[in-house]
Amino acid sequence: MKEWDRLITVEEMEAATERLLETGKKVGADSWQQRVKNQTPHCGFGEAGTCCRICSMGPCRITPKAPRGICGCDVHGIVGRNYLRFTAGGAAAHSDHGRAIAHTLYLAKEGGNYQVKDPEKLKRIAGEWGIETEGKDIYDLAHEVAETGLMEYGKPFGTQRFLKRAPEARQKIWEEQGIAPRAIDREVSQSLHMTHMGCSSLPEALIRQSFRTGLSDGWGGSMMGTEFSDVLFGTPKPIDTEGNLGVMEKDMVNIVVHGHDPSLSEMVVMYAQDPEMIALAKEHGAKGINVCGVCCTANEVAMRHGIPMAGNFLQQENVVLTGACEAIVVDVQCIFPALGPLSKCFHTKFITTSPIARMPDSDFIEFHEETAGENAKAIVKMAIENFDNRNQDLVFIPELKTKCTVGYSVEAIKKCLDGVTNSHVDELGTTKPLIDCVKAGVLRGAVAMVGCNNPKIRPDTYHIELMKKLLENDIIVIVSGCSAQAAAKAGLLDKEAAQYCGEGLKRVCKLVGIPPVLHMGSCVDISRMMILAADIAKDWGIDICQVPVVGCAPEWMSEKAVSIGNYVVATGIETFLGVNPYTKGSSEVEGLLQGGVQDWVGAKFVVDTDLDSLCEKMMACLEEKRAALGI
Ligand code: MSK
Repeated sequence: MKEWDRLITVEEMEAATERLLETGKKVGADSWQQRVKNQTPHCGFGEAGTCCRICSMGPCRITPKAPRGICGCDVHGIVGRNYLRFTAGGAAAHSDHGRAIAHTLYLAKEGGNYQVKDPEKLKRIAGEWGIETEGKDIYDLAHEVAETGLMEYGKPFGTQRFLKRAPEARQKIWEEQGIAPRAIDREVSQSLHMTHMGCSSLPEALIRQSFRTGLSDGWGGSMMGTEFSDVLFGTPKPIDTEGNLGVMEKDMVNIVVHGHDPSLSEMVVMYAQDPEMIALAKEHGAKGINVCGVCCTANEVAMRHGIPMAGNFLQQENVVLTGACEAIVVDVQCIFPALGPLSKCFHTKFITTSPIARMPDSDFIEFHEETAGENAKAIVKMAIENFDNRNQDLVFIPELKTKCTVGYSVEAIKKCLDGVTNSHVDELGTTKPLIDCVKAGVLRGAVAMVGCNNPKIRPDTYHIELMKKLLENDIIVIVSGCSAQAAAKAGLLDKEAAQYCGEGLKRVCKLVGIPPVLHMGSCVDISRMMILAADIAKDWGIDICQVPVVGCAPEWMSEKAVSIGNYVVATGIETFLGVNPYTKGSSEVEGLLQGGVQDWVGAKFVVDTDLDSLCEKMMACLEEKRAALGI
């Protein structure tokens, strides 16, 4: 067993949290830790997915004495419908994020707030979509691609354009199984229709639609969110930054950006670097302005600008509890409404910016693409002026800080591989050197570790402990979302962490110059993982379900994660969960998700709440795939 003695431990992070909660007590702050206690035990019907409140005859709860709801729906129909609604909520949120980015691309103009930073990628997407690029002004092309992308949400005919990126065998499976996603809004809308009172109660139909809706997110809305963000803000390349709460600065104006949509955070980062704003901060007695991130916004700005990452989902209250946060600026998704009352216990400004995420006790500065510059400047100014109100007696910033290298887009990974093998085939590169390492057994496979924190799991433990075990066994880990943040906080995104890996992985990291855990971005960027898996399968000449790669969301909590799980499994990647998706109440639904769907798509879910057995099952799955390939 390796020591991993360079890492920051969960115990150290917990000790820092305890110290911060003491400050919270002094000022009368509430905390998620307390609210978990208040909410425990959770409702058994809700946990099992066996409560139906879709119509007003109920709510109906299924028990041995009452095996059917008033309409006659059995437990399998109820659990299946709840699962599909869970998926639809996630797909709607992710894909609406993608739509917002497509809209920003549509408004991009020369010299404007938003410009095209990666014209090559724009042309590549245009080429894939059959849009003429020759002799076109880059902004005319951007508008045409953006409009075509926006049409993917509501087009009356056909399936998602990006499906063509998958290996042909996979596309055939999607067609044959009736899960090739059509317009994104249509899949979400149909999911709500199917689950309306008096429509579907057949588990198979509900799970099939869950897959189709998930796929419309992963190979539709999320993929557009990722690709158009790259066009607008640049395709990520490896860049050094820092992680954990110690990135907050005692003598500076701290602005924390939180949420998902980089259209906002990019502008805040830009204005925080404006000499006029820095001078203003100095006038107010600060040494400068420090922007840092929480949740997926942290990933977005870290991988494009090297902005430090303060933490993940369950650390969002901690940044306010430091007493050194002048403003926490949010857009959409994964934002605790608790930040409103909590910020009132300190001098912190809680600034909401989107009509989609309005919350009490916040300052609402509505953010529009057309006035993005002015909006961002107003936000930065508000934070600076608030420095005067900081109570230095309450300030405590834990001395926890790690080194991280982030920004491994698919393009960047291929470039790293090209650099060591001279295997360069075209400007897009190849995954062949990686495949050779897997075939030779130097690497046993890969795990895509994703998803949130959930108080049901001791925060970050599963992410970090699973990663360590996998790395010791020569399994490379790619990460996104709050799992990436967990890795960052612990120090697993540091190239030095390679020293603790198995011999094979250690050699690969040294040769290629990468950390053993590769940061691929935010939760929409799981689409990058799909593209990588598709490219590996194509370069190898096999289908995705044969590649020794699995997905894992050990601490997931959001509807988006359910949507993601569906599209990852439907893409042919076995997916391991550490939290049950409210399906325990139905043997039929569980039987399908954790077994039957294997016959449809060549992969299934594995749910196991025990850390060690979850890890063993993942490693066994990779070995089975290797054996099936004869390697
Ligand atoms: S932010 S969806 S808690 S990964 Fe994307 Fe983190 Fe999960 Fe939100």
